[in-house]
Amino acid sequence: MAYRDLRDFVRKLEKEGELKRVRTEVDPILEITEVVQRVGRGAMPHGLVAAQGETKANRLRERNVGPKGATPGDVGPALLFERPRGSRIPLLVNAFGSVRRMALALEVGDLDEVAARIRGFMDLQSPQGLFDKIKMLPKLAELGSFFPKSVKTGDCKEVIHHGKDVNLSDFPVLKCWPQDGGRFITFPLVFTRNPETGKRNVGMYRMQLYDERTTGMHWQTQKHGAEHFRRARAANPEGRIPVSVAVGSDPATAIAGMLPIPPDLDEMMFAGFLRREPVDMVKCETNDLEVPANAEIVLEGYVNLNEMRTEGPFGDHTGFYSLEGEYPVFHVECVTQKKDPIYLTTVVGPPPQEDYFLGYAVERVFLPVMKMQYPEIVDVAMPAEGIFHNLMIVAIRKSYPGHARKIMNAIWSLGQAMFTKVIVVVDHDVDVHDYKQVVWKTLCALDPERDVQFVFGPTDTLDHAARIQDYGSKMGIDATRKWLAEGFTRPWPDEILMDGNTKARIDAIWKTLDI
Ligand SMILES: Cc1cc2nc3c(=O)[nH]c(=O)nc-3n(C[C@H](O)[C@H](O)[C@H](O)COP(=O)(O)O)c2cc1C
Ligand SMILES: [Mn+2]
Repeated sequence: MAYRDLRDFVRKLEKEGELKRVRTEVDPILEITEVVQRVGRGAMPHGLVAAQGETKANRLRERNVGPKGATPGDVGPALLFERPRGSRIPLLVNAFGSVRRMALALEVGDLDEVAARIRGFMDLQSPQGLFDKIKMLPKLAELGSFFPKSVKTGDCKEVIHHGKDVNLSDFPVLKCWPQDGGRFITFPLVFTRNPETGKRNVGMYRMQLYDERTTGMHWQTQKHGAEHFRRARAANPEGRIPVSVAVGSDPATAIAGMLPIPPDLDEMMFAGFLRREPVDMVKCETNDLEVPANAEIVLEGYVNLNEMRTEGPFGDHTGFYSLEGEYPVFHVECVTQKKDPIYLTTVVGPPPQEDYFLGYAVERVFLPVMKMQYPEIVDVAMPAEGIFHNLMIVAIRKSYPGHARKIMNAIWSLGQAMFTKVIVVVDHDVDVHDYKQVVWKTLCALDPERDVQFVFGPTDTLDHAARIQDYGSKMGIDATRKWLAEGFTRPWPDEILMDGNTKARIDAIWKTLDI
């Protein structure tokens, strides 16, 4: 059965030994971030590791090695701060900060199970006979269960504040890093409608608190929320659009906001697919948007199409501050919430942080989708230090000249993979999750002038090195074996591997060598 709501997931995390309660008062201004950094190995101060002694440090390091070798295993436990200073509402962070917790969130033993389910639906073929039709019925029934369901009311309506009673400082909103421009809601689900098609979009876009009733709306240029804003503004520059925000829900729904799915595909339907139960949606009090009925906190309001305000800086997942920029402003007219809500948040910063595991799940879950479109793709990896957009390693089964270049272009045209700054294409026999192997084989396969390609196009708004915000260059490295058909006339050497007979002989005498 799907998680009812966020606290249902908290219970599960606690039962599985994945959650620690913090009962001491800790300040959401900077202090919570520092605690989060200390529980995550990535940012564990050297002094602390040393103080714990070599054994503990080694154990930590071991625990942090995930199933795919180079993948970090976790960034410490989930933390429930029961007494964030200045608020009566407990704060949950790091809830998704490990491969295991991502699997718990999606109720699978292994993330590849989600990928397999997607593959199952993509393999659906026209039935050949009656038997095939009957076999398809459960799948079709399952498909039907993905669609969000409108319900009359929900727990998110237990307490309602209108107008002047709205006070966002009731919530333990984090100021994460010293140079941050203020406090930021970091794990929101932002609901809008495409003004032309009426279709819903849900995105996770951070929101800087300006005062009790207004926040920033960090819609990066290429994101769907930003597109809704632009289209509405083109139609009526003086108008406004309704916006509602849900903070905290069952885990699959909470995650759905960051999924890179095509425009006009409903993230709430995808959430239904992930949790194998429809998401119950309720109408907002003051606008006609719908939000998940199990939300902990809902902010209802609007964005003026002629109003922009300075947002940032914000210590970002690049490990650097994203600079100030001009973004729309969200006016909150109404807050609805549970009687005793849990405030869900996350801290981003130098990698790896919690968001690494959200991205890792995306990498695993969407691999079959990539493979369906490009069957030559064997595997992909996005190392934590590459912050997703900076580096993608792709292994392909190369079968024609220029194949590696074709895959680069495919990736640069594939949704948010357009942002990928560096693509390294390797042959199918390279393990993309073994970064040492990738570095070794890539460098050996390279004639840099011949094999490196630059292109121009959209870049991630957070890329502070791009010459212009949102626009710059990207690089593809063809690290596949070069073929005669590609103009390479020299022989390509074999990789050094010992032969089986010799290995067997040494196996046989190994003990007697006494080494
Ligand atoms: C913790 C977290 C914070 C994020 N903050 C932002 C943000 O402030 N602005 C933004 O445009 N994208 C942000 N993203 C990425 C978007 O959520 C992601 O690109 C998503 O697919 C956008 O939805 P859309 O495709 O419907 O626009 C964030 C992702 C995570 C995991
Ligand atoms: Mn979207």
